[in-house]
Amino acid sequence: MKYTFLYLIFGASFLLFTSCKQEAKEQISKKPNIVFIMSDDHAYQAISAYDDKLINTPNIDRIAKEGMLFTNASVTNSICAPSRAVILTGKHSHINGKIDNISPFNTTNVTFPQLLQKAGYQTAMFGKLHFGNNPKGFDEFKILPGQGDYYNPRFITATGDTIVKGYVTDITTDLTLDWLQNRRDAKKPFMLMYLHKAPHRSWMPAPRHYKEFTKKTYPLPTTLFDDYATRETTAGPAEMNILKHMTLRYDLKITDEVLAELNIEEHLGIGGLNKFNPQQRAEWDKVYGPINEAFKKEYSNMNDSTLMVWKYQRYMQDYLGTIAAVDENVGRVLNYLDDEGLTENTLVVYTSDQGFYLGEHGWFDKRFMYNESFKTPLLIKWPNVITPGTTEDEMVQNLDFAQTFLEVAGVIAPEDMQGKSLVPLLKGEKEKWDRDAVYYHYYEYPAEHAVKRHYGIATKEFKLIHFYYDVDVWELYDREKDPQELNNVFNDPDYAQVVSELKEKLNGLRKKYKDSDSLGYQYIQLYKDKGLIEE
Ligand code: SGN
Ligand code: CA
Repeated sequence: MKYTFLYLIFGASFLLFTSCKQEAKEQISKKPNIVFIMSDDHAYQAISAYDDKLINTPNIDRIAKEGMLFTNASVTNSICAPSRAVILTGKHSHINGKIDNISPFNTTNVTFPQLLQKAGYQTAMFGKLHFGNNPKGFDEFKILPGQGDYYNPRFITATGDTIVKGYVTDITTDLTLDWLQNRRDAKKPFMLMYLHKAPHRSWMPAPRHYKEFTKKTYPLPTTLFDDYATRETTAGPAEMNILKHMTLRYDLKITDEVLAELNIEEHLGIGGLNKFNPQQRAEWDKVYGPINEAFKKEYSNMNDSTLMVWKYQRYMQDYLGTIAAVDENVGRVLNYLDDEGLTENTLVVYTSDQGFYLGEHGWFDKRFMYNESFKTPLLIKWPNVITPGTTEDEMVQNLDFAQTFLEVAGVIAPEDMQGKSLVPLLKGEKEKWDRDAVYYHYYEYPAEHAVKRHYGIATKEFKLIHFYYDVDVWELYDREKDPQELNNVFNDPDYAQVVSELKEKLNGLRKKYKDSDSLGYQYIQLYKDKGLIEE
């Protein structure tokens, strides 16, 4: 009797113990998976969910159709590696220290993947990171060194480097699907960072898109011939004008032979073209050869304005051509999630590390707090949480991802993270969202493209920017009346009140985020110490 009783107690506790353990396991495995898809320099103007006049991106659009399209998402510092550091740390550049593409990422920063990994998530990263050091907090990574190559790219892995033959966008996806298929631990939730190199300069599409895209003609942006009047000392000196600074050889693939015949001298290299194998080169020449021939014939009849239009069209053909492959590959990953029954419990994000100029203001590249580079595409789907087909116009930033993902995973975010979880917006609880302004600070100057250092504040109605270091210029844009940001109304007496209110608000944001003039000067000193600028 005594023993039977003991057996019963023992048996019951064992059952209780195993069922608790089981439950805990299920709890963990029920946590949502996170797929973070990011491309490099993908302008929202080149996603048909935002605007279909340039390209159709049905697979990327699907994320918005099944989820939410953010129309007011922006970055805090419109340049690659700094944006990635902000995303991983949930802290502004001046706090995480990665202010530009040059300075190293301080690996003592705490990143959200480390916290998710600790909380039981399986984590992986594939594609472009651009940090100069390997990412922490990942069970597996295969990343491109620096900017990476479009053709036959080299990947860095935890166990050494490997060169993979083929086209980078397809390969990054192959690696991602291979991990999902063969090394995903079904007992754990996962967080996957799937990061495309495309559509970064110098734009090289996949062979299957050469023909279609090089035949297309695109509508000209209304500000293609912007003369930067009212912005002479800020927008004016930037070196990213398509006519003046986009190169025929490196960017637009005119060969050395043609340039020599036309007596044109250029200094930028030939970019990714030297990474082709002979067969890839032959495929390329079949389509780009005739383009070269046509240019040779037309060049002598071109003036500045026709050359600008020709360059714009060539730029768009290759830039958008690379996006066609990104869209197809995003479709492959979404289909995989469907086929494996993972869609239901997976949050999928599509975004870019910043926006990009597609001829607006005559420009390519990014960096400015002006609209096209400040704004970034953001589409999120999360079945059973987000109402499909929702558009959200609240001001959100890349600063918000870390806290969003931590909340999704049920992990408490460190107090010093500076963003805001987007979960209330995803749930449609707009009343819980109270942000009315965002902060921006760009540092990489003097440097390529000559965009001066500036910081500023944006509300839905206005943008106030201060350019400093070798200028001291304030600009104010009325975003509703002047969405193209052509008229700096900072000195217009009608806006005096707005200026004074916004300056106060800007000071408030700088205090809140712990930025200051003295910190700005410290970062200038860093350039002096490195000899990047003179004392
Ligand atoms: C390269 C490009 C620039 C670009 C930076 C930063 N020049 O240096 O045009 O602004 O990358 O881009 S290139 O001649 O090397 O192509 S970022 O997205 O990595 O920040
Ligand atoms: Ca970028």
